[in-house]
Amino acid sequence: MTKDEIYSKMSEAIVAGDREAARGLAEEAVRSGLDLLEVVDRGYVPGIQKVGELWEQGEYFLPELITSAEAMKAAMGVLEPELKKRNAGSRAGGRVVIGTIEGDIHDIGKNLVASMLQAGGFEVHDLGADVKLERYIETAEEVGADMICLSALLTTTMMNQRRFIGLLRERGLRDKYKVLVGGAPANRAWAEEIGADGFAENAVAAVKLARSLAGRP
Ligand code: B12
Repeated sequence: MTKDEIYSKMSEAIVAGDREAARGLAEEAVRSGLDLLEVVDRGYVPGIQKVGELWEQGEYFLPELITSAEAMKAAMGVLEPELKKRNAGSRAGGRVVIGTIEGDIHDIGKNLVASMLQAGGFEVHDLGADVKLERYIETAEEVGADMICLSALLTTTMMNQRRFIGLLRERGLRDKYKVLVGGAPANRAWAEEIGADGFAENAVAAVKLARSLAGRP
């Protein structure tokens, strides 16, 4: 099988919500030494993006979404520890606190960004989903973070990204952390409007942005 064939099988496994196939292909990718960042980016992400489109076209409903999300988790469950291993001890990028913002349970994109940042040499503290605004700050203070990443997938919850930056200001902590925002409804103009340090539209761009904010090539 060529790489492109493997990648399209990965994408198909996500679209079909086939957990076993998604996991099996990820294990195969690890065994055969493929570039795992490329595997995520060109294999699995296009699959979950396709699922998003099918949902928007009214062809997929909640059960399909959930099985696809689970297939994605199964694949990432294999890939994440490997990505981590390859960067063990590397903290050259700095410390990042990441989470999906209060009121929002979408975590697939956030998980991808977290994995990619980790693979890109950042020490990542992932708080999960539906993270209270206070909690980001508490953790960032505790671990000595350099950057805080806020994911929001709902037009309602993206308002919490704005509230979060307000809260940092109130505490006199705004300049202590770089704040990155992302998620489907966010864009560059939104990031500027709320006074965030940056926006990226996908996990690969998020790593590039985080590296440049951290002053790395
Ligand atoms: C999967 C999904 C679900 C799953 C989530 C499973 C999970 N564990 O995450 C389930 C079924 C649970 C779900 C629930 C709901 N969902 Co939903 N869901 C989706 C769907 C189809 C795909 C989202 C996804 O995973 N995309 C794939 C990932 C890879 O992309 P991503 O999240 O955008 O992330 C990428 C980038 O945005 C970026 N990124 C993400 N975060 C960050 C952070 C930073 C800092 C940076 C730099 C970058 C970055 O990088 C990521 C990787 O490339 C979207 C449709 C869509 N097209 O987005 C709707 C969608 C987001 N959901 C929607 C809705 C309405 C809901 C519900 C409210 C439905 C309901 N009535 O119950 C609930 C939410 C409940 C809640 N309180 O959160 C709406 C939101 C509408 C709106 N404008 O607000 C959407 C847009 C669907 C629609 N068109 O109606 N959903």
